[in-house]
Amino acid sequence: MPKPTIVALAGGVGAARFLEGLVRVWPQNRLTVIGNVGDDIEIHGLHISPDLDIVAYTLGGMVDDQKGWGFRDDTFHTQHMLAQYGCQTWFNLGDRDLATHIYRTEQLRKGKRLSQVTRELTAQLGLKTKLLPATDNQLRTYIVSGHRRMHFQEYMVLRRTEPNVSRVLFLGVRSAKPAPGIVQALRNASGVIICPSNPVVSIGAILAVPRIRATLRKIHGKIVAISPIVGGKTIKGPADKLMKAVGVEATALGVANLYSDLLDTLVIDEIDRSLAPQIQELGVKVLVTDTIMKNLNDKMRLARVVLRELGS
Ligand code: FO1
Repeated sequence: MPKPTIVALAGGVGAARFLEGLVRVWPQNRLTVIGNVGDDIEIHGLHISPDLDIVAYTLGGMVDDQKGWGFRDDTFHTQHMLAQYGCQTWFNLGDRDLATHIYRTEQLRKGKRLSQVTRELTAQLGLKTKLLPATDNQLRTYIVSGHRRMHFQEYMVLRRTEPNVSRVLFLGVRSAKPAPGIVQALRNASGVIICPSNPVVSIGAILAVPRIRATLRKIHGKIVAISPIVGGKTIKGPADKLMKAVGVEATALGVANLYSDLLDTLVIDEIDRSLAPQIQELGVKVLVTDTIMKNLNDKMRLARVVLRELGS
């Protein structure tokens, strides 16, 4: 009998923090993480995959814990010099982080797929967990504000989520195919976890890949999500604003609505207990617990709750 494996769908910082706890209570080599690539962006001619890197650096134990992205104790000499040359430097790229982007870009230019390059990078960073980009095809999340549309990173980092959002677009998604190994990993998984990430842009961009959502609807393993919305607010990032923008209420019930065609169980915070009956009406089981992760113990405790729910 093959040993059970778990698949996690992950965005950036929120997901990585949860996964940090999960890999301490579940074997790293029996976990496959499907990462969001809608946030990928080209800067200074380099292909940046922020969410893949956030997960890789966190699981590798080298992430900057304060920011949740980039390498711990990184320096920014290149960035300062680029600013001196008059380049735009609103997206902060540390010196060591730049090595990741240079390597990725060089390998992609040689014709390798993003999934292959990610495998090489994660092996070098010492990860035992398999990290797969949702797709090897070009998929980019854009925000529509009035008559303008801008890359998600421009909206989030440069414009600090200030523009009013009327729509979220996943450019390229219609022809995007799941990266090799994804469909099989989902089919074979004993359970799937939807991490506490932005349900509109991060998980939204993964589920928007047509074959991924269709496969998830048919798998035999349980699907458990953790609500990233607690008491009507996001722990980090613009999930609440973006949910309202796409016409979904920014609550755990709104999260349940976005995933209701897939989900077996939604894990919600104690503070949202009163929403449980409405969520159950959608045919989704509710598990109420403390979901705020302040330290490693909280992350491990939440991971154990989710694993128990998956029957793993
Ligand atoms: N987030 C910021 O708020 N400001 C930055 O300058 C920034 C740079 C950055 C560089 C590399 C990387 O891997 C991530 C980076 N992030 C930055 C995080 C990123 O924009 C987002 O957190 C994710 O894309 C959302 O999941």
